Amino acid sequence: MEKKIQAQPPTKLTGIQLAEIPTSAVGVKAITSAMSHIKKEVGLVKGIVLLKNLNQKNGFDCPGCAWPDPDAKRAFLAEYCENGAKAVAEEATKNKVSPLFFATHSVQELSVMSDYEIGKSGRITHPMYLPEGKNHYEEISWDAAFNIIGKTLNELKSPHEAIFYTSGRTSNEAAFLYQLFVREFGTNNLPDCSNMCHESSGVALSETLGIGKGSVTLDDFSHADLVIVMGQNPGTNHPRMLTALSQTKKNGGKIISINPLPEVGLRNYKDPQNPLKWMGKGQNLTDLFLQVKINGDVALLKIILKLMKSKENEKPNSVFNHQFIQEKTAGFDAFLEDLDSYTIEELLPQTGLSLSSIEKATTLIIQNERIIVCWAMGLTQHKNSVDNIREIVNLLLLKGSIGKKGAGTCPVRGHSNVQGDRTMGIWEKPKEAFLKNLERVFSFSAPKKHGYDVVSAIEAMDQKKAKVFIGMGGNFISATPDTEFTAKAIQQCSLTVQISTKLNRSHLIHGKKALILPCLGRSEKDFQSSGEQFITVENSMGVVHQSKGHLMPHSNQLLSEPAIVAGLAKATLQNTTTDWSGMVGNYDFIREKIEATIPGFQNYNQRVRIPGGFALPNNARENDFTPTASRKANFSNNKPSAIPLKDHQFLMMTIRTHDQYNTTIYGLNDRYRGVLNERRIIFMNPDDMEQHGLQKLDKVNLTSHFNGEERHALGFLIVPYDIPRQCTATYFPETNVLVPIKSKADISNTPTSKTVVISIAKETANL
Ligand SMILES: Nc1nc2c(c(=O)[nH]1)N[C@H]1C(S)=C(S)[C@@H](COP(=O)(O)OP(=O)(O)OC[C@H]3O[C@@H](n4cnc5c(=O)[nH]c(N)nc54)[C@H](O)[C@@H]3O)O[C@H]1N2
Ligand SMILES: Nc1nc2c(c(=O)[nH]1)N[C@H]1C(S)=C(S)[C@@H](COP(=O)(O)OP(=O)(O)OC[C@H]3O[C@@H](n4cnc5c(=O)[nH]c(N)nc54)[C@H](O)[C@@H]3O)O[C@H]1N2
Ligand SMILES: [Mo]
Repeated sequence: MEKKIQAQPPTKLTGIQLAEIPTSAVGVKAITSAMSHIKKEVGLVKGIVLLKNLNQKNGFDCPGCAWPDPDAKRAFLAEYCENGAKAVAEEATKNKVSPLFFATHSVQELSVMSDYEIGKSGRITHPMYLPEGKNHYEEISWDAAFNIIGKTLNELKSPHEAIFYTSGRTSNEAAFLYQLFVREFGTNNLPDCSNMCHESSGVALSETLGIGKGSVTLDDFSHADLVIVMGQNPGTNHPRMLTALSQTKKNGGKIISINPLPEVGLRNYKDPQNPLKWMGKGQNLTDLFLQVKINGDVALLKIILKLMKSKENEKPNSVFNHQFIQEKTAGFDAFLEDLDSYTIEELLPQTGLSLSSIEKATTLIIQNERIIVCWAMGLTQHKNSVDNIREIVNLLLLKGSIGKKGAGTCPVRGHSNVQGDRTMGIWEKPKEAFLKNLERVFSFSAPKKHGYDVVSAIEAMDQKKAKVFIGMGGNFISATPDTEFTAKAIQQCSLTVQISTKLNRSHLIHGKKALILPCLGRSEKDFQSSGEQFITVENSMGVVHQSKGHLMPHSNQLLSEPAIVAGLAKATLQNTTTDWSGMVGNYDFIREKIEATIPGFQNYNQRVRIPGGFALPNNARENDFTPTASRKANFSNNKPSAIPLKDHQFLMMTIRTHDQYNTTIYGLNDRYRGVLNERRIIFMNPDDMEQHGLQKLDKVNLTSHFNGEERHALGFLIVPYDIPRQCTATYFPETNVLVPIKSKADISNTPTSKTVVISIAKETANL
């Protein structure tokens, strides 16, 4: 009998050890951890050369997070962090997944391995094909692979039956060509990882401030009086941000952290660039920690706004910046009126906080003028995520704390070029002006109908409205919600194609036919007909700069992402007049077309050759809000979403360990939270454990509850933790199976990966 291919990570436990939670982040342990990953994956000598080039002006952009590089001085051997070094080690690994590897391992066999083991298998060396009904991938030539894709795409009844996903590492050049190919083919089905990530930020900021990106620059952190970090764990996910926060503190600024977990990186930090300080006590970062309940942020912000309003009423002009409000904003009166419809008494229980701690935060906000608010997934992956971010904007607008030095919005992006990909047109809902420009430059008729985002793409595959899936990077099956539902949907496709660097579960959960197209990574040299190329990326603060690999490619069979897109286009588009080969031969020609199509890229080729690159225009930074519908910055009325929990139910957030990059598992430790060698754990409040008769390291099964449906994830160990009552945390992708496909944020459609209603049962109990 044929064995089942596994879509979920296996339930096998790996041998947990609980350790003490460190009192500070970074420091010497971070360096030793980074070096041990480098040594194991790459080898020490080659590894050091690699790190030397990471994030240097003539080097390559870290494939880790999107945090910007400092403008001026770049420390030798130090403009990377522990997790950046791990990201590089993962890409530059010595291990190879060759045709022989696939010949000796069937797809089913690989699927029962853990994601950690799958990833550690290494870099894919050759294009591979899984014909219908076969169990082993086979080597295929690039031409044959492109022809299968072209033929299958052209046999579809409509171009809208194909889905073209993008993850956020893809360069500007590759992303621009990819969306052009997809639109010439005839669809806007361009879902991307943003749909699961900062979509809620983009929606909220576009509507209120007229730009879907943040407004601050790195330098603003040196001028801020107050930085509020909400729903973000920078110690793990954006470690170089700690340097910026420490700069705020050095200049006398204050920091408020708002998080259900007391994340170590937000508490205390030892400068990785200053070995003399590794042994000392480190620097305290957070001045005030608000341990909010999961999804209690709108309620918390509303209480702050109400307290600000009553102070302003008591003493006019002491809180609000009336001149700014009058000149620059719309909707102020309606906002104040709406605020009155909530009482502090009803809001407070949703936060889990004492009123006095919220008053302390309010005092800091009232007393300071230049305020930056930073946030990440803790705010964007809830049902009312768009409300979360609009409420932040309300706060900043009341203070006039935007469009000036040391103040503004800072959504901290995830993937290193996720922001650039959107700028390049990777979006299922393109603006009319963008399509018009594309049509003008490339002389074709672009599709106008909006395409599928991630969730609707899965639903379309489920309903057989979509039959071909192509992924430009990423790991769709493990990153998306509702694993079993999504797997079934993908397996119905006639063809799935993954353009990848490393082996992952999305190669194993496939359509009737499947292809793997292996590509160059950031750290590798990219040779085309005109010579060696560089690519360009945009960081979280809108700075576009170049990135050039330093290693020889892993295999001589790899193509660059732009070359793969050109191959797809030439095999698919019968009437294209675009010079695909010419553009791939010299990426300057791609950049010329980007310049002709997208505003803000004047003299792209010249300006991006200046070390450090250039900043794209940002209206909010310039205090210009005319791109919004009202031509002003908009106040908005938002709702807290108190999710009713039954006595035995909990809210679960799915978070990252210190040893993973999304679905790429670097190792099995979560050092900053004291959990070693195990990923199948659930963090719980000790009082909740006592109430429900649960003990440390009890093995439990989790069931999620949504609209009368249940989903199950088996075999997790309980770890008592400092977390609010009725809140729990697990790691993704292990618990994605519990996130219902229909549970998503209003407006932005982002899966609610941070609010899942679950119940917990000891393993012996019946499900
Ligand atoms: N090393 C490393 N770096 C990464 C990544 C990685 O996986 N590894 N991923 C990259 C990507 S794509 C992204 S998007 C970012 C993700 O960066 P983060 O958003 O920092 O990542 P998460 O682990 O999802 O952490 C969410 C944080 O929000 C808190 N939180 C959860 N729910 C709530 C809530 O309701 N309210 C509040 N106030 N807080 C809440 C959690 O306790 C946690 O501290 O990092 C990027 N950088
Ligand atoms: N439950 C839950 N689910 C989540 C989240 C959560 O917090 N909780 N977070 C969400 C977020 S914020 C995001 S951004 C998504 C991430 O979703 P994705 O971006 O789809 O996932 P990644 O794990 O980052 O993708 C890793 C794979 O990308 C490929 N890759 C790496 N580098 C390159 C490259 O340079 N080129 C190409 N072509 N391929 C490359 C490798 O093969 C690797 O296996 O996951 C989302 N899913
Ligand atoms: Mo992300």
